[in-house]
Amino acid sequence: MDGKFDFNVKKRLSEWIGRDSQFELLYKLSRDGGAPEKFHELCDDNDPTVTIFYNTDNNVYGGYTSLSWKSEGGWCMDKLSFLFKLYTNKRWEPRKCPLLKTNNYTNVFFSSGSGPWFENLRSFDNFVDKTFGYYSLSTDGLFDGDYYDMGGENAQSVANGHNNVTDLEVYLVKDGPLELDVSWRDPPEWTLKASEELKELITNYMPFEEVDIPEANILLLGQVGAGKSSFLNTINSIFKGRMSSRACTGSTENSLTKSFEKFRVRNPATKTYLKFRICDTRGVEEGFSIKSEDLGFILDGNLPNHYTFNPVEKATPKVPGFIKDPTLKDRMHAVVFVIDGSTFDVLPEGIIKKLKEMKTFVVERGAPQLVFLTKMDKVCKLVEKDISNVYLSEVVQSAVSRVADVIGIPRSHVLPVQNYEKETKLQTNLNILALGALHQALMFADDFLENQYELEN
Ligand SMILES: Nc1nc2c(ncn2[C@@H]2O[C@H](COP(=O)(O)OP(=O)(O)OP(=O)(O)O)[C@@H](O)[C@H]2O)c(=O)[nH]1
Ligand SMILES: [Mg+2]
Repeated sequence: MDGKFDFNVKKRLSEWIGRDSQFELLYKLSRDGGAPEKFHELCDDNDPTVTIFYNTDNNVYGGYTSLSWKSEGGWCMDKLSFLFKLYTNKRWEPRKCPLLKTNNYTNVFFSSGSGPWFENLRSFDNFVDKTFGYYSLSTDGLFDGDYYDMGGENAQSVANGHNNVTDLEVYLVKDGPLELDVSWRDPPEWTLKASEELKELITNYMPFEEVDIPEANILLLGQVGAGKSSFLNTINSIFKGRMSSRACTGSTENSLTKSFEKFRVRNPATKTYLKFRICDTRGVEEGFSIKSEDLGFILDGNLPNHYTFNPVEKATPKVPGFIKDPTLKDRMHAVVFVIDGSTFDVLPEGIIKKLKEMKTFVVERGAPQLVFLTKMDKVCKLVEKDISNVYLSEVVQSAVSRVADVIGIPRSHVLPVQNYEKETKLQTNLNILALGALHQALMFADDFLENQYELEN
């Protein structure tokens, strides 16, 4: 069967229904049998539904009703009902046939003795069996155009003039974001073991050996409230094994983080620090952003830890603790733009412009860049329900693409993450996403260090 109930079909049906929808299979002829009672047992009192016919010539068509199927009631009027075709002789030829505006007649039939029945598309009355490898369903009024606007379609063009099907399915239509059939990016294993392995990988991380520096510096840049400090807290919580809030976080108009903070994360088992620093910065907001000179000093390793950003004046070598002759260990080895995925589309033009300027500045210094796209729980309901849906969510996929396009960064460098916010206990899947993102940043830092090594040798 070429016409599968796949993402394309779900997306098209959602468009026709008028909102993003999820589809839950209620009834399947080949699985549940062809007794009208069984159909009613599984489908009655559920609305809305979509019924799909798969005919033996690889024609796929069906009908939508916003009403619940019932075992009694006879003919009813559903103004929102429509018929459709999806595939014709294997070819994807989607077409919607809405109810004729002039139609004042009833169009959906409810009876215990019948399967799904739309005017102009009828399934079965009484028990239907699979004979000769298919189910022979009714052709009464099949796409004959009396009730629905066929737009030139007829029984021949939709179904090759017959209604012999290999299967028929009825799906409950629920509000919700579309779920992809296939992950848009290779997903990790969502298991405790995978989470522990990632943790171990990061615990054992050593910066690119030949350069002999004690730790890799990962710089976090981004808009106010994007979740920079929360990411640091998330990583710290994972390694502590409990919720931790070392960096100040919250929602205010102005950046909560006022200074440059090079956080270290401790391995509680050995009471030693891990071999990286997460460097938090003040957020970009309208009226304030880190000055290019300050960013240059940060990237080159001149600015001291705890330096308080001055909104009026740029940093100078007179700043207390200014590192005059920084070495590779003081520099930033990878830069992460932390972007709030839930507000990106409404981010003021000025902030986007500033982020792009910063990105160009970072590129000029040769530092690798990534984007951590935060607040995935607010971006997509599927993810809010279960983080492991992140790579099955079309909403997340398109958010990643938009951010990659606007910021000008490959899509593979944009990593969706979720920080601890409302959670009170650690969650394996959230940990996997955050640790995976941090690991990627460390790998990029190593690439940078290797480049520096090769330049110097
Ligand atoms: N739902 C949700 N909320 C988040 C997430 N990440 C951060 N937050 C919340 O967003 C708000 C801002 O987070 P911060 O970590 O303070 O943001 P920041 O980028 O450090 O902001 P500034 O320091 O002010 O520039 C806080 O209330 C966080 O709890 C997330 O992934 N999901
Ligand atoms: Mg902060």
